[in-house]
Amino acid sequence: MKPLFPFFVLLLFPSMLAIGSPADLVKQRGLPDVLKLQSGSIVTNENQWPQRRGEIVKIFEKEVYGQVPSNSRLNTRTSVVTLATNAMGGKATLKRVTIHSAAAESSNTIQMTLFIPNSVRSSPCFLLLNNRPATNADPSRVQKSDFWPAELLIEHGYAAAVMQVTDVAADNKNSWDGGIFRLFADVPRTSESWGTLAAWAWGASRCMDYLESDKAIDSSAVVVVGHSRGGKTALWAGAIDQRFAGAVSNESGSSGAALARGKKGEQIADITKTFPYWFCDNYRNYAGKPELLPVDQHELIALMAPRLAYVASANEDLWSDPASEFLGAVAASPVYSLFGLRGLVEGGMPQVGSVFHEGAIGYHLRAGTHNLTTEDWNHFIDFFDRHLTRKQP
Ligand code: GTR
Repeated sequence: MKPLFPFFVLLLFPSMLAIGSPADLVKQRGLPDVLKLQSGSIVTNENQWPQRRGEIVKIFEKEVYGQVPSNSRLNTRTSVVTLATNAMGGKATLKRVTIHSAAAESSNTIQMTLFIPNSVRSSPCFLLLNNRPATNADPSRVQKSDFWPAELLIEHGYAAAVMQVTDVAADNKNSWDGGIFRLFADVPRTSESWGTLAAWAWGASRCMDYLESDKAIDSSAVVVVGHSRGGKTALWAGAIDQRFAGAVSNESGSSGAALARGKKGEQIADITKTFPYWFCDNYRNYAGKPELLPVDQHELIALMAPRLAYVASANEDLWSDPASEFLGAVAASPVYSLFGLRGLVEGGMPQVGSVFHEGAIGYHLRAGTHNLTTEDWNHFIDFFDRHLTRKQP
């Protein structure tokens, strides 16, 4: 009887037949090799990685997110006002940072709200790219939201910064007519011109410019965070701006953490139809043909190496496809090995409630729908408490 046992188990639970190891499932997706240089040779150590890194960034710029113009019109200047030194019952200092476009023809400004814990000399910081209504990031704290639990971050010794993405560029098809794009109204757009995700990521870097200059912030410990379209942006911001010590993608799905090849739910064809302005025009060439894209999204996550990356999923968020987000993190991990680090240390395909925090890429699968919640933030705090190198408080 004994040898037949596994057979009966499979009869009772046929779904087990479909479950392979994460490594097998990654193999089945037929992904581009993150370590393979365009010359065909394979990167085997950290000194060779910058060359491959540069190639991957160029492909994402050309084919997916578009190229930020290298143009003095993008120069900025920043002003800061301390609104309160006793915010949150004396626990935090509240600053309003305004980033002005230096171009005379523009009155565009980006406002960053920043709470800094009063009990910490040089605080690590989470910078949220807020793609939801500004009421989720109320500086007066009259309205509180799970989306940005600023009090929780302060309790844990983190500064809480937030940028409203629509301050940089509108989140609609008229994006080019306003915000930062307005400065280039006279420059014809090409198939590689930047989309709004790249513009928002550019805005995140301008916030980082300020955070680097504020002595109350530990600028070597700033983590950029985003949910969904904000999560796609956080990964791209972290990829191109290596001053960020970490990037968090919460349920970023298509064109974020989720692999395009073999993905369920939203496809490149869907996203480029509904949100064409998020990307450069070239990205539409891959609608229905993800296998032709010369990169896949694991290579976006890999651009964080050796810095920290976090991918979060929710089990009912099938449009994002949790399995493809998780496998994106798995497939990014070999790059961390070049640095003698472990990327995602997983325990097999995640179940609801799985939390993988051991390696330099963190992951969790929360129960529930598409959202950024206090439960997600608590996981981010646990992970960064464990891995972020902080100056002494
Ligand atoms: C959806 C879009 C997703 C995701 C989401 C969001 O409609 O298809 O890619 O970005 O919006 O930002 O909440």
